Amino acid sequence: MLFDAPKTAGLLGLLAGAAKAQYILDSFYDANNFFNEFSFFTEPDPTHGYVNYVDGDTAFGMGLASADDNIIRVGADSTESNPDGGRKSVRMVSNKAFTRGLIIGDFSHMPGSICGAWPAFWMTGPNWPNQGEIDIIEGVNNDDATAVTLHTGPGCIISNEGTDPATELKETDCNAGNAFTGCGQQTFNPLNYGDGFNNNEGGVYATEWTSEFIAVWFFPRGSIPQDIADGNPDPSSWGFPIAKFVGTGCDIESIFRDHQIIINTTFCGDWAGGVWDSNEICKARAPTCNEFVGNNPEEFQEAYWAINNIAVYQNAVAPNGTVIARSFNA
Ligand SMILES: *[C@@H]1O[C@H](CO)[C@@H](O)[C@H](O)[C@H]1NC(C)=O
Ligand SMILES: CC(=O)N[C@H]1CO[C@H](CO)[C@@H](O)[C@@H]1O
Repeated sequence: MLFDAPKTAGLLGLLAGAAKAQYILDSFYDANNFFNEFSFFTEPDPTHGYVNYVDGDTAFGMGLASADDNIIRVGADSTESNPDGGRKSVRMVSNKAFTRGLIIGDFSHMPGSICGAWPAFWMTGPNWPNQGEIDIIEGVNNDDATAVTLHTGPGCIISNEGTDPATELKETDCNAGNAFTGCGQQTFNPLNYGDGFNNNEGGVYATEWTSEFIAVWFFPRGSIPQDIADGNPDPSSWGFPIAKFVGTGCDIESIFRDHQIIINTTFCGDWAGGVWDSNEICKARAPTCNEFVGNNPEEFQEAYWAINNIAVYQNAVAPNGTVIARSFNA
């Protein structure tokens, strides 16, 4: 017998109604397995940053990566002045790729609101931008709140219906700027990014990706829903996401595929460097972004991620009706 009675009842009810997703754990990453399940990306930064992404041996040797005290730490060097080829940093990429799901990351620290820094927690498909990119936590320089952005090939226009009204929609065309700009939503909660996030011991980012929409919630430490803590997440109970992208003019199901999860911290480059001249606070510190990052290693002591865990859940029923899980906590 495949199912016990209550679970079978739950599944049948779900198949009949199919209104709300029933999430079951697919993958779980913490300090015990993270460095086996994520790889070090060591190629030149595709965004032209003043960064040198190092390999695992270098990162562990220099203390830029560690898994002590049940916390995954990855970050940038804060000792070398004017390093050749850029400040050493770490970019981690999940070995596994995901299509749809509920991705929940619990972070106690992220790179602070530091001039020159450009941290990101994001997901992307194999053939950029055609299989899409989902930027969940991202900002530059002294930003104090995250921008949530999708990037795709042509023909993906989203609506922000269902987004927290406090968030500002910047663009609906996810191919804007030949996909480099994308469709973004700027949030304004200083607890969700940089220094404000760190001063509150971080929190949880949850991204729900279905055939119809992609939505991101943020919960500061102290306000994390019990169902997340219990490993039985129910997004329908969470209220407004900080950003929701509804595929009214975008076939999310056929575009967004096979995303790897990526955590990176770069410096300057296309975005952080590109806006340097228009940022009065950072511009006052050095004439160029690269000079600031090169000359001031000690400014980057807070340029690291501390991750408690990342969990990926999948809906027990795929869009085509296939039950991908045999049992779940109904
Ligand atoms: C249905 O969807 C699941 C999950 O995406 C997939 O693994 C399976 O192959 C699909 N089945 C059919 C018949 O398309
Ligand atoms: C922080 C960082 O490095 N962000 C970038 C990582 O690389 C991807 C793809 O090249 C960019 O889209 C991120 O913005």
